[in-house]
Amino acid sequence: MQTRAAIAYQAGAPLVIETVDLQGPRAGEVLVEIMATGVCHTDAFTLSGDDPEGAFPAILGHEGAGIVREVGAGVTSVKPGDHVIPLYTPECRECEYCLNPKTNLCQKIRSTQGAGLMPDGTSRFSIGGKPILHYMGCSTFSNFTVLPEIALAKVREDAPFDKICYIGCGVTTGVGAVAFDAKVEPGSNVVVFGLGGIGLNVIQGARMVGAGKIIGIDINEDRVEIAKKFGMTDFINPKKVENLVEAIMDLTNGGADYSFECIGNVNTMRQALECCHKGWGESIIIGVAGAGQEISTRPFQLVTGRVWRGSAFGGARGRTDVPKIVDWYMDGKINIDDLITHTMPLDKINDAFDLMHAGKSIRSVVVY
Ligand code: NAD
Ligand code: AHE
Ligand code: ZN
Ligand code: ZN
Repeated sequence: MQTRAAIAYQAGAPLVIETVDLQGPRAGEVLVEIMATGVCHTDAFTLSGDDPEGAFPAILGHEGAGIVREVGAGVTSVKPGDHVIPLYTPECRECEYCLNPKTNLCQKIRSTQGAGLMPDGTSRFSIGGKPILHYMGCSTFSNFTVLPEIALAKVREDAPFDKICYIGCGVTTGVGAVAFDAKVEPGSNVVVFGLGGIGLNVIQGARMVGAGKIIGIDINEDRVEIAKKFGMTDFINPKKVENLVEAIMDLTNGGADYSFECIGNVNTMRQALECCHKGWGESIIIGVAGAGQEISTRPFQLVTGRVWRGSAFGGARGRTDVPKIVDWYMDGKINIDDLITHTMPLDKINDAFDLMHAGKSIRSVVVY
């Protein structure tokens, strides 16, 4: 079949909207009509050329929601008409990672997915016979896409696609990092570096679990109002204090119980660790840093009890946890609507990247 898609031909260039050839689903695969997709900072990161795994030409996008249209041989967990959210972190339920309760990082298809290919090592997308790569196993910047069955969470049918697409990455990443990975206890002081599409979800996750102080850090003061609405109790603009780490220590009576880095900057990652409380403070890296970047700190920071760790997709096991997060949204436990500041058709998808870079949007959603 043919479908409309936004193609990333090369790093640093705008996406090009074109008609693409799409082969049908093979064994274990599913054809999905994407109804809506968010644009995450990670899409911009890969498009910029900073992603060591970035390869072109590719169809980016990993934050979608849609409807199953066709299933390949052997597919049993979804059927045509089912509403689904694509999972860049799949859940096969049988690999050694899925069987280990300490991780959500299913590795069943990780190597081909990282190379922009389906599990059999080929692409379903092409133009004029030349293959176009998949991205993060999802390619939601295409109206129709093919995914492995294990990379689809089946969700309830009364949930609106243009909101729950955000659960495909940003919402789950932020709320899940608090609830599933850090397991923040009620009353804990939490510091959130970066109040964008991820950080604001960390803030609402912290409020949901009953955190004490929730301190937001951002250089963009336009984020203050929305962050307060989502549960931020205190705000610091790093440009307005002499020493950010000391300012956080003062506000938290000695340091954060938990800090979350939601920027992707190795300098703020260091600050996020060093603002943690001696003896027990944990810093969780969510932000993705560019090729060649490295983090550093004095090992004494760790010797004296601070913990440095990371979180991918909020520690969520997608097929199991994503339907629950859709319920949280439908039950009013989490707010998604107010974070979606812009919607646009696929033809205008480059505007979503411009709005993000200008700090004007929290989340843009493309509606097909
Ligand atoms: P975003 O652009 O919406 O938000 C980033 C925020 O950081 C903005 O508000 C910006 O003003 C702020 N910021 C930038 N530089 C700053 C600085 N020096 N000090 C303080 N604030 C600063 O991005 P997003 O969509 O929220 O994504 C955030 C990061 O999380 C990105 O690196 C993205 O790739 C990553 N991410 C990781 C995962 C994961 O599973 N680990 C999932 C999604 C996104
Ligand atoms: N490809 C990059 C790393 C990118 C990355 O860290 N991706 C996150 C999800 S970001 C979603 O917006 C992730 O889940 N990582 C785990 C994984 O297996 O990719 C690089 O540095 O090579
Ligand atoms: Zn993302
Ligand atoms: Zn697995």
